[in-house]
Formats: sequence, structure tokens, C-alpha cells
Amino acid sequence: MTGSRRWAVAGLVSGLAGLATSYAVALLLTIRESPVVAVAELVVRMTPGFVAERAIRLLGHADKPVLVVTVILLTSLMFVIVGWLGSRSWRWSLLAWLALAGFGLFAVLSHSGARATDALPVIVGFVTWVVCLDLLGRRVKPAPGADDDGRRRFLTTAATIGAGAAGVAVLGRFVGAGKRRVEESRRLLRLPGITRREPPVKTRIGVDGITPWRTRPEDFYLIDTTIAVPTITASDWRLRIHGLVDRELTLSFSDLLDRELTEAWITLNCVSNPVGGPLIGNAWWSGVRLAALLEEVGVQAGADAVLQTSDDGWTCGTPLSALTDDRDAMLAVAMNGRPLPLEHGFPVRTIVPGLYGYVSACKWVVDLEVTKFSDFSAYWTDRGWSEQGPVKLSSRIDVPRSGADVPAGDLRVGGIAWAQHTGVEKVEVALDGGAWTTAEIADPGTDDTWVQWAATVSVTPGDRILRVRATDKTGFVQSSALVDVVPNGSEGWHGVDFTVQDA
Ligand SMILES: Nc1nc2c(c(=O)[nH]1)N[C@H]1C(S)=C(S)[C@@H](COP(=O)(O)O)O[C@H]1N2
Ligand SMILES: [Mo]
Repeated sequence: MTGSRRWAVAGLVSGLAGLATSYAVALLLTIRESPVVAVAELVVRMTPGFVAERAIRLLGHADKPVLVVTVILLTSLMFVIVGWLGSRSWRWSLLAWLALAGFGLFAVLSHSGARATDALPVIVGFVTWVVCLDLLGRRVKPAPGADDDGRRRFLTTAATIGAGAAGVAVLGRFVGAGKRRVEESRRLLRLPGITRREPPVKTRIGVDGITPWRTRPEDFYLIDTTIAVPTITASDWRLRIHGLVDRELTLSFSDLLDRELTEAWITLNCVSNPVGGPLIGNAWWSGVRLAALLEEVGVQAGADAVLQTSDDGWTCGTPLSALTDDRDAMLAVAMNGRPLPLEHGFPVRTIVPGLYGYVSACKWVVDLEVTKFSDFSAYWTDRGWSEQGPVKLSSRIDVPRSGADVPAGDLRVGGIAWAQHTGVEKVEVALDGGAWTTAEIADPGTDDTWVQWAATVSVTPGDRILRVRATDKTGFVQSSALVDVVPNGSEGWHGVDFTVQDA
């Protein structure tokens, strides 16, 4: 093989390897389709109607596969050319790869409803191209002092890359298919008796730019330690309740739904949320009360905790008292009236009002062991976080944003405050370290959710700082002392710097 022929082969092998990794990433992220399909769809969209009609008439149902295969063949041809370019100039070859990736990116992102993450497969594919071509390019020239012309070394590397790429594509297909299957079973799942609710009118306060009281699932913060989201269909799911109980119980999803349902607005937040941070969301949750299930199995004397285990092996320890008192601690099957999104714990997760997620909100929950805190440790307690994680009273300013420019005069400010399962009594704001003035607070009708607050402050030109503090229903007032998130949640007043313009 001559040098330029080897470069052409290198281009083809690298190119196909890039398609394989981008395909695998697309499947893993359940991005609608891989870049190749996106390009094929782009071709369809850009094809004039009469040509498309003729093609469809000519090819019938085979039109789509023929198109995809054509795109792959044409792309392969381009890979050969771009690889060959490498024999002349590495820089030109790189530019050509960039152009190809740019076209792929355009195809992916020009699709209606495209998200920024859709670009990821293309980026991974591009990096694969460059890395593989570089690897193969080094093998094109014979090694100094080698007795053959380096042909074997080159072919071995090419074959290894080819096999690796095929492996990655198959792996992506395998994991991605599982995810797709569960996504589909989730879409088809019917949950009788589960309702969808609009936020009660009284929960809203009139401030533009304030966090919506009900969080949309796509805006709900995500915290977990898994790499690939567990994929369990509702029909495959089982929950074992055991340990210090009189009657061990294993439940299927339909066993669970056969029990009495409960529904509630509950705000969930993360212990790692810094003062003013975003790791908090509010939803209408539907599920089965844990108190009822624990009564069914009969908790034995001496137990004070439930060790929850997720399908992915993550664990947390929850105080038994929070699961058996009158609060709406539940095994949730729906969020805002729909089956849980996969990444929020489908098909079943735990939700406990008043506790941080890391000690209570086990996603993909499959095992509940009634036990004693003295007998176990869990994922985050092993890593220096507290055994107990009750939510701390907190408040946040959403409007104005930090660094905002605002006109002088009366300024409408607002945000949220929370003290789940205790309730917020009062919110106050202070401008530039001055006196605290009481804000209006909305009424969510329950103590298990956050509340919106608003106030009107009069501002004059210059740099200003607004601070907020809340008081809970026990009379406890947030203190100014800053406390780090480790080991059991942040404390302190949230402040926002902004600039008031001359009128
Ligand atoms: N299986 C599993 N469940 C988990 C976690 C996790 O890492 N794995 N993280 C917990 C933490 S720390 C929080 S704050 C909440 C976040 O839930 P969300 O991702 O649905 O917002 O889930 C909890 N449940
Ligand atoms: Mo968390």
C-alpha cells in the first residue's frame, strides 16, 4: 500500500469509528437519533417536494433505509477523501473534518425541538475522528529500522480501531435499546386514580421573573450518583420490605397501585444547595403512603430507621418516625400527574416532606430494610454527611438577579422561602443593611412546600445590596452566620448585589 492509500484507509476507519461513538452517545443519552439519521432527515427536509415524491414512488417503503444507507455511503466516500487529504496536509484534513462535523451539527441542531445536549454525539464523533486519524497517521510511515514497510503495524491498528468502534456501537445499541424500551413502557403506563393539578391560585405572587411555584419536570434539579440511569419497567419492578418486621413483603408495581393512593404538593431539596442555590423543586406527587405499608408489615420494637436501597446500589437511611407520623411520606409513582421521568426514579421513588433528598428521596427504590441507625451506614453518611438530614429554614431572592441594572424608584422584588413540614411564617428584606421590612407571602395551603414572597422597596441610584431572611412557624429566625453545606445543609442570608440607574 502506498502512503496516500493508507491515509485514505485511515480516513475511512477513523470516520466510521467516529460515527460509531456518536451513535453510541446518542443512544445512551436517548437523544432522538444519531447524527447520520439527522443528516438523512435534513436531506428529506431540503429535498424539493416533487423529487421526494418521485423517490417515494420509486422506492416505496424502502425510501428511508435507502436514504440512510446512501448517506452512510456518501459519508464514507468523504471519509476516504478527507483521510487522503491527510497525506498532503494534516491541517487541511483537520479543516475538512471540522467542516463535516459542522454539517452534522447543523443537521442535528436545525431539527425542531433540538436541545444543546443534542450536539454532544457530534462532538464525541469529531474527537474520535481526530484521535483515530492521528493514531493511524503515525503508523502510515514505516518505523525506522523495521524490516517490512510497516504494513502489518498499520493494518493491526486499523483493525483494532475498527473492532473497538463496532464494540462501542453494539454496546450503545444494547444500553440504548433498554432505555428506549423503558421510555416506551413509561409512555404507555396508565395510572388509574392519579390526578394532575394546577397550582392553587393563592400560591402565586405577582413578580416577573420569580421561580414558578410548580416546577416543570424538565426544570427539576437532578442529583444522583449513577452513570447510566437504571432502566426498570413497571412490570419488572419489585420492592422488598424486610428487616425488623413481623411479615416480610414483596410488592410488584400493580400490588402497589392496588393500595390506597395519596397525593400532595411537596418541595424537595438537596442538602448540597448553597445559600441562594438552585437545587430545589416543587411538584404534585402521587403514590402510596409509607406509614400504611409499614403498618401492614408490622414494625418491631427497637427499630428507628429504614435503610433504603436503589436499583443502582445507592443507599440512604431514613428515620422511621418521619415515615410513620402523619406526614405524606410516600412511595411516589407520579410527578405532576405523570409517571416519574426515568432520571427522577421511574418507576418508583421515595418522597418524604421535611427531609433532604440524601436521607430520604431514594430513586429507583427496590429495597426497604427496617433497622436501627446503630447497625448501618449509608452512601452519604460514609462520606462525611450527617446521619440526620431535616430541611433547614431558608430563603432566596429571585428578583432582581445578581448584577442587574434597574431603574430608580419603586422596585418590585421577590423570591421563595421554605421550611418543609414546619412552614414559613414570615419573610423580611433589608436594603443595604438597613431595617428589615416584612414582605408579602403567598399561601400554598400546606407547610410541605416552598412559598413565594414579594416586596416593594424604594431604591435610589447607586450600587445596592438586598438581603432576605425568613422566620418559620416555630418562631425561629434565619441567622446571618454562613454555614457550609457539609455536613447537614447551608445556613445564612441570601444577598443580591445590583445597580440602580440614574433616572
Ligand atoms: N438512587 C439514588 N437516589 C437518590 C440519589 C442518588 O444518588 N441515587 N440522590 C439523592 C439526593 S442527594 C437528592 S437531593 C435527590 C434528588 O432527586 P431528583 O434528582 O429527582 O431531584 O435524590 C436522592 N435520591
Ligand atoms: Mo441531595
